[in-house]
This record gives sequence, structure tokens and C-alpha cells, in this order.
Amino acid sequence: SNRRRWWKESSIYQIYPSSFKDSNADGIGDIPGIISKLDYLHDLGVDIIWVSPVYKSPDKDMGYDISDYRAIDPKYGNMHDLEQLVDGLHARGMKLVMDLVVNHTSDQHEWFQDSKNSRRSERRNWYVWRDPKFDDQGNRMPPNNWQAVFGGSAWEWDQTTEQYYLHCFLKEQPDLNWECEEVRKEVFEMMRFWLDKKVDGFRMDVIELISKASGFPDAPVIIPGRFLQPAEKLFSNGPRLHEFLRGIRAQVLSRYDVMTVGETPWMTEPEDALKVIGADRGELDMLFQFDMITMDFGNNGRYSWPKSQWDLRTLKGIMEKWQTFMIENDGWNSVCLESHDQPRCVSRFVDRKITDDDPVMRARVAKMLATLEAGQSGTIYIYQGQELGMKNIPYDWPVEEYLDCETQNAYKNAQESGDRETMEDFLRAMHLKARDHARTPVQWDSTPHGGFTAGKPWMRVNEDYHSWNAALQTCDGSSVFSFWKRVLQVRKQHKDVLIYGDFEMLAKEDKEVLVYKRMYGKQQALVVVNFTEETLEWTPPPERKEVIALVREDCRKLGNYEELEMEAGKMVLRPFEAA
Ligand code: TEU
Ligand code: CA
Repeated sequence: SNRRRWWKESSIYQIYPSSFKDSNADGIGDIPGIISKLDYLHDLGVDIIWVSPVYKSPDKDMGYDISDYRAIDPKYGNMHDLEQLVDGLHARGMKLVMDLVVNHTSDQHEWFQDSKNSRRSERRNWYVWRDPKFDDQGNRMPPNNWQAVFGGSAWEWDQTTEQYYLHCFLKEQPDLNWECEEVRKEVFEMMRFWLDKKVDGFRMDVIELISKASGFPDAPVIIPGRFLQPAEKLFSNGPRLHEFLRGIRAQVLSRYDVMTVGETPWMTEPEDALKVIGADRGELDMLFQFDMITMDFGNNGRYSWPKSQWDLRTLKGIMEKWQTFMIENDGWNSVCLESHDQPRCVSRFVDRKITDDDPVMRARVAKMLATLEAGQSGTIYIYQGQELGMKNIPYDWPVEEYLDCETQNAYKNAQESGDRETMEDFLRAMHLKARDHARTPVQWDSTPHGGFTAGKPWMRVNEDYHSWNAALQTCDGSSVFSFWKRVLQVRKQHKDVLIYGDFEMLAKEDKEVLVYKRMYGKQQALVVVNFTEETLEWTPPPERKEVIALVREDCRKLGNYEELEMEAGKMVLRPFEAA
């Protein structure tokens, strides 16, 4: 789409507050810590900060279980700190996006406490309560076979009121009942509360889950031989989703100049996504789709091993599908390779042995992925530490260092299976894909614990901080940090073509080289990436005169090697070279 909007031209930096920067030596990152790094972020050249939840929470799922939507959790600071953060960002011409987690609350939220108190409680209907079923032997059974995202049944039995409640994630994260009008009204009011504090938008956690399949039907059997089944397709993208989202727009968002990005992990069809973000729909601005994230998942999520591995053509297909579809249909993409739920991209998108062992290769791969990402159409997202090329947790850390509830639940399941192969698969998946890889503290300098904290960090810091940290990289013109900085500058300088331009994937069948072209009027840009460890040649197809014209000595270029090697319409691409 050519319609210009500030949030299309912005680069967004995600902060996971616990692991960003600790200011008071309690080992937990906090809001004053973020404030102390605003100049660093401004220098990097990002425009918007999205902060994962800082609301009051018992942290069963690290802040994604909120017990008070209007309070800052004391471990992160207080409301005054949050206001200072907003002011500090605005003073630098930057903005703040907050996380909005309204599919579920914490079980400690007073709404749920009240709801579960009695069947006659005023807020009973604010959550999803159902009677049990009984099997042939008369055993009590949950209302359906839905498996929660973090394992086990999605229904929890409440002894006091003798009904089950729904929780698509942990049992400590009961799902709100969006069918109930009071719930919607409360959420709208809470959103206004934050927007009136001059917050510039929301990242909406699993927002496609607010409407579920009517009647809560059983999920089809995908994994034979057991009762519980993956049910994401049934608890997401339900019949009232668009109505609810339009309500948010009409009642809240339309009165402010803010941006929204919806997290929709199970929305795999661009046609469905367009119904949420199409420019004429009056719903959200953009969403996170998970095609690239899940291409290495098996049929039962992150911890099941896929039948076949992805190759570069899989990745290209996904990129092309979303890029072209949104440009042609006036939608808008969000482009991202990392988040607090994903491993580090340098360890995931190439064989992690390569980047683990060789710092030169690691920096090169980090820059290659930066180029791949920032050349695309859409709003660019960078996750904390990605700008430094931070990598996955080392192999020799014991499972106990992985603190995430999802990892620990999957580990327990693997143990309970008593099966060696299941345990091996789990460990293999954990080393590659656990959410914990993104959650080790940011490596600021070479002092103890990477300068993250003067105390004992809540999560172990990756030992490679001695040679791999922000202090070293900010004053080194050839670092990953400096490369990201340049990439973001170039994107701004050439925003017509790089942000608003069209997209074309070239060399679609090539398993080693990825090439795409962007164009806007007479302006053109070409991104060429060698995804292998070998030196290769790439020659544009002879009939593509305009592409040949781009592969030319005097074109302006940016790459992860000093000089680009080109001779008469041919590029020599060194290991993991990107230009
Ligand atoms: O994530 C949604 C989500 O489903 C991911 O957690 C991921 O797909 C899952 O790990 C499956 O492997 C959001 C938040 O980003 C995440 O941190 C929360 O845990 C989750 O919602 C619940 O609020
Ligand atoms: Ca702290």
C-alpha cells in the first residue's frame, strides 16, 4: 500500500523488561533500567519501543498473567517511572507501545477471584464456566478434548462451584469471556486509562483468541491414541472476532493517534489476516503471523519434532506469499525474526554449530539476517539483543537453567513418558527452539553478569558476554550493532522504495541464494543473500535487463563484507554474504 502512516515507517524495538537492564541490583530488569538506555536505543535508530507486560503479575507466565491491569508491578518500578519513560521517549521523538493481554487474566485477578467464588457471583459470567461431562464408566470429564497451549487440558475443575473453567494457556491464566458485554466495557476503559497516559499503541497478545468456536466443539483427532488434542484452530479466529475488534476501534482507538499490532499465532491464511488489518476494515493496523516461526515446529507445536526439515525454498515461499499479498491488497506486514517467545535468529536460521563456534561467521549471519529483514515491505521489529547478534543458550547449561513454564512443562511430559527417544527429541527441540533463549539478560559490557545487574540475575547470563556485548559493539564500526544502525538509516533514506515499494521474489527455486527486488517508480533495490557456508555465484536471468543493471559497479550498496565482488552482471557471493 502507498498510503503513508507513521507506524509503517517506524522500526520497533521489543523490550522484555525482566531481562533488559536492572537499576537497583535486585537481579530483575526494571523501568528505570529502560530509561537509562534510551540514548542507546535512540542511537540505534529505532522509533518505537514495545515493552512486554510490566503490570502487576504473579509471573506464572512472566507477566502474561496479569492480576491488575492498572498497576505497575513493584519489581519493575511504579506509575511515575512509567510516565518518565513515556516522557523520555517523546522527548527523543520516540514512542511507547504497551502489551495488552486481554484474552486471559491471572487467576489472582479480583475479577476471577470473584467469578470463582460462587455460581451466583456477579462476575461469574466474566470467565468461561461449563458443567462436566461423564464417560461410559461415569468418570468426570472436561467439556471437550482441547489441549492447552502449555500442555494438559484447557479446562480446570473448580471443586467449590463444581464446574470447569477454560484456560487456553496455564491454569493460572483463565480465559476472559468476551461474549459478556461488561468484560468488553472494562477492557475498553482500561485501554483508555493507558492511552490517556500518552501511550502510543498496543501489541495485542493472542488477540485472535477473544472469539472461540461457538458451542466449544471437540477438536479433530490429530494425535491418535489419546483424549487431548491440539485445538488452536477452534479457540482462535471465532465468529465474533471482527465485531469485537471493530468495537475496540470505535470505542477506544479512533479517538487517539495510535498503532496496534495483533498477535495471531494460528492465523495462517493471508485472506483471514486481511480481514483483521485491511485498510478499510476498521480493526487493527498489522499483525504478527507465525509462518516462518512455525516452519520448524512439528504437528504438536514447538516441542514436537517435524517430519521434514525446512529448506530455503520454504522460507522464500512464506516471504513471497505475505509480502506480495499485503502489497496487492492494501494490508500491511510486520516483519520480525525474533521475540521473547522465539530462539535467537543466528542460532535458528542457519545450523547453530556454525554460529556457536565461529564469532566471525556469527557476526556475518547476524548482519545477513538484518539485511534480509530490513529490505522487506512492512514495519520492522527488532528484539532486544538481536542488534548485538546474541545467540542461544549454550548446550552445557542444565535444563534447570531454563525457567520458562512452557519448557518446564514439556520437560515434565518427556520425563513422564519414560521413553528415551521422547526425551532426546525434547532436548533437541529445547536447544534449538525454547523461549528461554530470548530471555537471557542483555549483555551490556564485560563487567560481571554482562553489566545487566549489580546483584544476582534472575536468569543466568550467557557467558559469552565477555567478548560479545553492547559496550564493545557500539564503538566498533564493523560490529553487528553498527550494521543494524546503518541498515535502519538506509531504510529511512530510501523509504519510498524500501518501505512503500513493491516486492518481487527472484530465483524462487534456488536452495542457496535468496534474491528479492523492491521497486517504486524508477527506483529499484535488490537484496541478494547467500544462505550457505560456500562461495557461490549468482547471475541475474538474461532477460531481466533491469536486474542486470542493478548488479553493477556504480550502484549504491550495503553489505556484510567490505567490498561487493561484481563483474559484468555477475555476483560472487562469499559465505553468508548479504548485499
Ligand atoms: O504467545 C502466544 C503463543 O502461543 C506463544 O506462546 C507460542 O506460540 C507458544 O509458546 C507455543 O509454542 C503470547 C505471548 O507472547 C507469550 O509470551 C505468552 O506466554 C502467551 O501469549 C500467553 O499469554
Ligand atoms: Ca530491578
